[in-house]
Amino acid sequence: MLLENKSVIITGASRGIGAAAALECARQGANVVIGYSGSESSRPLVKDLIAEIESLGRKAVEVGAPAGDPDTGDKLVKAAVDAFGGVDVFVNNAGICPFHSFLDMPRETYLETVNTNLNGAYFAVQAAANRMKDQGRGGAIIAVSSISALVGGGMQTHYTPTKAGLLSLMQSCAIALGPYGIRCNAVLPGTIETDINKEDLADQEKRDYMIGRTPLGRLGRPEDMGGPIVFLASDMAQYVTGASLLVDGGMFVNLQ
Ligand code: NAD
Ligand code: RM4
Repeated sequence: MLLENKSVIITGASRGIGAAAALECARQGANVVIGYSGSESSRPLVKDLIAEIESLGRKAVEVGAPAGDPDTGDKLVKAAVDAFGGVDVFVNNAGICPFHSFLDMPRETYLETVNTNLNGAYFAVQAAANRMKDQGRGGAIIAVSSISALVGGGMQTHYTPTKAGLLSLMQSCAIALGPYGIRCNAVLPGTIETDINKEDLADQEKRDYMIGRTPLGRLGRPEDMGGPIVFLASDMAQYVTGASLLVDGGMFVNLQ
């Protein structure tokens, strides 16, 4: 039980990496605020996730609010305080990656991606950090960045800067929040099979290429992210801040 009775907020937790992280946190003893977009289609997934967390003997509440809205962080924090009495861990995970070529990138696609992935994250991290500071018992903030913070993607020119931005945000926040005992770290997933890349990986050639680049010989699964996120959230990582952890089956280091 690495997170016994901790209050954890996770954004974009209706499915994929966020849902897997929520479940692993609950298995480790945490109560969880499930942040999600508020869309109709997400609701049944969120209900099922809450039921699964409750079956583990933990509590979960949901907050449906768009990640790009600067007020969403305040709503998530309020839900955690109302339901669990405070915030110990904030995981910024919500994100989109609508694959698109650069030269004809629609302005709206670029702006929506930056707003959802980075601008919203900034204000949500700020809201969580202010609450943690007021509580006076430290805390842990984790951004789900990406291997794409370190390397490019021709169809991801709107997306990779947001992931580099999240990594940089964690580095700067580690300095800004260290005096309050608030640790800030990033996880850098490689290619994890989820809805975000379903269409992209439906191309068998691309899929085989991505697997071929991965020394561990397979794409990632959402569950692969649970352990690393719990580790950074827990006291096992009590002297870890400003760090980034690649969780990519070795893809990044695979030159030859
Ligand atoms: P996913 O599409 O399954 O999950 C994305 C989550 O974000 C969903 O819960 C979705 O509802 C939520 N979301 C999307 N737009 C939102 C909005 N406007 N407001 C609130 N919530 C919103 O994909 P995933 O792979 O689980 O992605 C989670 C995070 O992991 C993303 O930030 C993504 O960039 C990052 N990531 C994924 C991979 C990968 O290969 N899957 C690799 C590196 C990083
Ligand atoms: C990740 C990485 C993966 C891609 C997802 C959408 O950051 O680039 O390869 O599938 O984003």
